[in-house]
Amino acid sequence: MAARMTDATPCRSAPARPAARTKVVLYNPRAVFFTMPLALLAIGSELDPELYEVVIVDGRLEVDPERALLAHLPGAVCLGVTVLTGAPISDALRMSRAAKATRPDLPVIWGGWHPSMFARECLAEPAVDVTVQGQGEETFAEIVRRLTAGESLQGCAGCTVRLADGSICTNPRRPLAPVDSFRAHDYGLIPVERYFALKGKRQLDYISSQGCAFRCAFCSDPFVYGRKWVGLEPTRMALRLRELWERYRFDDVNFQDETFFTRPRRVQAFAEHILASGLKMTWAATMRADQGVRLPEEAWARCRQSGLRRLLVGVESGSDEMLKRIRKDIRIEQVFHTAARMRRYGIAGHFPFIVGFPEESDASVQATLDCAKQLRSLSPDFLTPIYYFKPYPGSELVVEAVERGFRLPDTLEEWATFDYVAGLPGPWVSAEKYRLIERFKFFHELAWKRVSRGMRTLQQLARYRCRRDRYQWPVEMLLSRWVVPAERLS
Ligand code: B12
Ligand code: SF4
Repeated sequence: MAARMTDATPCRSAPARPAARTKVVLYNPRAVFFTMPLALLAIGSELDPELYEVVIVDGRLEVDPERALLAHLPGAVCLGVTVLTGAPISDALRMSRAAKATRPDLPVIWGGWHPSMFARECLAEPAVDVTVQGQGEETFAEIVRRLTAGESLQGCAGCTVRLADGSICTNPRRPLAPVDSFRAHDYGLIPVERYFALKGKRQLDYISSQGCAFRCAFCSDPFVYGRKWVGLEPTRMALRLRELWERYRFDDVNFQDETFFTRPRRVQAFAEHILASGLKMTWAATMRADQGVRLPEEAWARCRQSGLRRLLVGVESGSDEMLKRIRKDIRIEQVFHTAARMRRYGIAGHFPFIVGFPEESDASVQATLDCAKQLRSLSPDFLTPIYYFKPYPGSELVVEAVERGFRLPDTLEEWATFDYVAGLPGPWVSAEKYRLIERFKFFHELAWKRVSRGMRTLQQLARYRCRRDRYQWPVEMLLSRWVVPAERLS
């Protein structure tokens, strides 16, 4: 469905435009969450609205995504698809193939995290003609301009192209541009109200920066963004949010930045602008534990006053030794320091952990479970999800694992089944350890969450189990999983 046509309040309430704008179609593959398609919003908004008509089709909003997509292809100059590693690849493939079958002449361009890491490999798929690496705004604008003018993409920085003779041309990389130089994201390109309805809350997704300056060895960001970070200037950010609020009256903003708190002064200035503008909203963002320690008290206070309600602080491991090995560049004491400040200011927390790193010792896994226990018991508003390490392509740990014989998928179909969140852990977690961790996760969650009166006895039992690390005969868990099957996350 064309977002622009279905949205009740289109952003670009258009003055008269030239009749024949060039149509550009963008597709967001199916996924389980209803985060707004910010990547497509970013590249679509950068195209001059006087020259281009941008149509975003989101597979998550459509009963029949293929039909919705194909209906928009006549007259389009290209199809752009955003592709994350894992399950979204299979939908991206299906749609790209369907598009090619209908319009064999239509250039299909893949961008986003997977094609950024596998620029050439993705082009082994005949339905994909171009892959874009890293930041996409300028590269896509140039691709679209060249395609409209009938020019070749040879020499177009930031992308890899299959040429007419079948050879692959790798163009030079494009340097990261400041996000302040781009046009404001045009939320009129997507049906914002539908996302609110699907999320069940008036929550706006927003991105205020790109990239990350850190070097965690399990993350693909250092590979994709080259350890660089660019962020919106705070006055502009607050102003844009104010304008969006006037239009959409959201209650909450979910910042999707990798590291929102990279520049403390930017964050404090943003919070002050929000306070000065009188905008009543709450917001959530990501923070590193070391950033929380460095953030001045005044900035914490302003953030809270301006509506900061929740922080996501990646802890990853409860063992300082493992934190060193994965180059997280934080220490456990910093996690607790930041958690204490969050508690003081009444800010909720998500503290995700990862277990099952290659050759991780039992002691290291136990340190993680202990750390999760300690954090979780500090506040019912602190969640400590535990994920299994999956080798993110592009990360340093994967290079090491591959050197030691770990086999990464070869084909896009295989990558599509490479499910990071759900599913079984990697080969580094024994069946016995897996059983223990799964039981721990269940009882640990039950022990500290807010429960109804009827659940209190079970909760006491769960606390007893966690305190003593006794997870044998998990009857409560089996019964509960039987009643409510585990959620699938991708
Ligand atoms: C929102 C989000 C999601 C949403 C996706 C929403 C959607 N569109 O469908 C949901 C919740 C579904 C999701 C799922 C997952 N995600 Co996620 N997610 C994000 C997050 C927080 C924001 C993405 C975003 O909108 N960024 C803002 C835009 C502007 O930036 P961008 O995506 O980089 O896009 C730019 C370029 O990549 C490029 N580009 C992107 N698409 C396209 C398309 C074209 C045609 C072109 C030309 C260019 C282009 O141009 C854009 C502008 O510069 C990112 C972290 C981040 N800050 O990026 C992680 C991130 C992308 N997710 C990640 C992961 C690991 C996951 C999950 C495994 C679960 C998890 N633990 O989060 C799953 C994997 C997918 C699956 N198997 O289902 C990883 C990378 C995974 C990967 N290798 O693909 C990231 C980077 C987080 C991290 N550092 O680990 N995720
Ligand atoms: S895990 Fe977070 S802090 Fe570390 S490199 Fe990735 S985005 Fe940056």
